[in-house]
Amino acid sequence: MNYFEPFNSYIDLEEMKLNSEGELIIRKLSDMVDMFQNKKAAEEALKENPIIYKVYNVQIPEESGHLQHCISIVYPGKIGNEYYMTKGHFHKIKETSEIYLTLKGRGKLIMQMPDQKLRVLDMEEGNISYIPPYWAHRTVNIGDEPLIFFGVYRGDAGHNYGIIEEKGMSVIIVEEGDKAVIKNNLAN
Ligand code: S6P
Ligand code: ZN
Repeated sequence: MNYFEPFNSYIDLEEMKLNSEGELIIRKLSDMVDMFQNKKAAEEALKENPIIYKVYNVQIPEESGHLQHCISIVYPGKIGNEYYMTKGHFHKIKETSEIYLTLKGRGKLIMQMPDQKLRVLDMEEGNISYIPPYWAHRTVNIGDEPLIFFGVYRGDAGHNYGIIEEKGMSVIIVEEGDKAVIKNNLAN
């Protein structure tokens, strides 16, 4: 039997850094510019090309017995009136679930089934959000500080971005009169 050594990672919430050897993904606006609705605002913001979010992945084998885990940081900001968000994905193995624990900030977790059924949960410090099998998921930062959350999911789950990259999700979250409002995505 192949033993894998137990180990700790450490999240420094002030520095917003995960102390682990794993891959750091940095998504800038240019990596997802077509996902925002206001094309003019997106084009304008591209001149600065801000970082929208980062994901610190702990290095774990992509095998079913393991648990992938990571820290995501979605920065505060908007493109037009649409808040910064993650790209969103299904898992490649569709029947795998995931748990998010919100550590800092305020957000919304949009989830959608292949038949378009939709749910939106609040993400606030201490919330443990359960993403059941089959639901696509995207996080949106609706606050004015970074939204930081821990995610854990089956080792071999993988990511499938395809449909959401093409069509988006059926709602978007925008700021209207200082409030985060859920709107139908007319482009979907
Ligand atoms: C992985 C988990 C998160 C996201 C991360 C970025 O299954 O759901 O770690 O990967 O929040 O989102 P996305 O949609 O760009 O992968
Ligand atoms: Zn996921």
